[in-house]
Amino acid sequence: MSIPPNIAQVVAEFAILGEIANVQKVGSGHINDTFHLQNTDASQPDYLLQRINHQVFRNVPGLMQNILRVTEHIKTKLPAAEVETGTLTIVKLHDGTLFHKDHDGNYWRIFHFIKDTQSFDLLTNTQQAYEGGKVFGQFQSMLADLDPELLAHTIPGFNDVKYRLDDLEEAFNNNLAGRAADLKDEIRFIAEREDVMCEILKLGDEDKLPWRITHNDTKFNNILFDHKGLAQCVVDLDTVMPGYLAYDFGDAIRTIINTAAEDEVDISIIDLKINLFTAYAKGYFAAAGGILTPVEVDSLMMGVLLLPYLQAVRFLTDYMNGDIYFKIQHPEHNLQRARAQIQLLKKLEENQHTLQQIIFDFAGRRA
Ligand code: ADP
Ligand code: GN1
Ligand code: MG
Repeated sequence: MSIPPNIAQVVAEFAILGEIANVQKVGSGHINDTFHLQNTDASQPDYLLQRINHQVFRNVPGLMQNILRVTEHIKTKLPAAEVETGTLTIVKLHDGTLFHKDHDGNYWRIFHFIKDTQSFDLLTNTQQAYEGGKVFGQFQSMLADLDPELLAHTIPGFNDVKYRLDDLEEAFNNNLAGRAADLKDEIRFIAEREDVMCEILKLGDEDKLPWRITHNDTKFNNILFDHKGLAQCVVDLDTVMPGYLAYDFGDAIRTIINTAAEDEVDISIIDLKINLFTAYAKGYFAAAGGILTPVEVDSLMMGVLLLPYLQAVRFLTDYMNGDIYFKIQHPEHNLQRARAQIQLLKKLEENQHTLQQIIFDFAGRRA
C-alpha cells in the first residue's frame, strides 16, 4: 500500500515528541502496514507507526493490553541501558489510550523506532541463527514468571491444529473461490498426518505441557539485529498469547532451516540448512534451557514438524476462501506458499531423527 493521506492527523493523536519530517513504508509482513516516522529533531526518537489489521485482530484493546503487559514485564528484567532498545516501547495517545481508531474504522498504534537495527527475511550464517535462538530463548525466560492467564487469547485457536483443520474443511466444503477440486494431493497430504500433528494438543490436554506466554510469530524477520550482527530484540508482539513453547521453537525453525523462501516457486530447491538448525538450538538452549520441562524438550521436535504443517493448512484455507487473510502478490500466491511449506515438511520428516538428536544433545539427553 502507499502512504495513507491521513497520516498527519493520525500521528497528531499520539503523545510524540518533536515533529515528523518524513514517512517511509517498512517491512515485508503479511498482515499489518508499517511506517517509519523520522523526527526533524535528532534529539527526539523516531517512531514506528502501524495500522493494525483488524480483520485479523478482532480484539485490538486486548492485543494492546497484552503488548503493554509483556513489554513492561520485560523492561523490569533488562539492564537499565537496554530498557529502550531491548523491547518495544508503546507511545500512548494524549489521553493515555494505547491505540487510535480513525474515521474510516482503521486502528493505529505507535512504538519507538529502534534505531540502527535491521531484520532479515533469510539468514546467511550460523552466527545469526545462534543469535536468533538466544533472543527468542531470552524472551521466553524473561516471561516465564508472568502468569499466562493475565493475557487475552486475542486470536482464539491460533496454533490449535484441530481448529485450523476444521477451518480447512469448512473452506473445502464452501469452496468459495472454486479452487477446491484442484487441491486433492495437498488435502491428502494433510489428512495423512492429522493424528501425529495432534500430539502437542494431546500433551496439553493431559496437563503434561504447561501453558506459557509465547510469541506465536517467531519468524526470523521479527528479530532486530544491531550493526555488529548481534540480536537486539524481538518485535511484532501482536500474537503474544498463552501457548506452548514448541510452537515458538517450531515457527522459528520453519523460517531458519529452509534453504529457500517461504513462498519458493521452485520446490526442488527447498532443502534444510541443518547447521543453522544446530546453531539456533544451541542459542535457544543457552538462554531457555533452564526453564524447559522434560516434556517440553520432547515437544520441541513435534513443533518443528507442526508449524510448517499448520502454515500449509492456513495458506490452503486462505487460497480456497479467495485470499482474504494473507496479503498476496499474485492470484496463486497462497497455493505456492502452501506447496513450499509441504515440501519443507517432507524434508523435515526425512531428517527427523537427526534433528531430534541435535535437540537432545543440547538438552543433555540421548534419543
Ligand atoms: P508485520 O506484522 O507486518 O510483520 P512488524 O511489527 O514485524 O510487522 O514490523 C515490520 C518490520 O518493521 C519488522 O520486520 C522490522 O524490520 C521493523 N520493525 C518493527 N518494529 C520496529 C521497531 N520498533 N523499531 C525499528 N524497526 C522495527
Ligand atoms: C503472518 O505478519 P507476519 O508476516 O509476521 C501471520 C503468521 C504467519 C506468517 C507467515 C497474525 O505473520 O501467523 O506465520 O504470516 N500472522 C498472523 O509468513 O496471522
Ligand atoms: Mg513481522
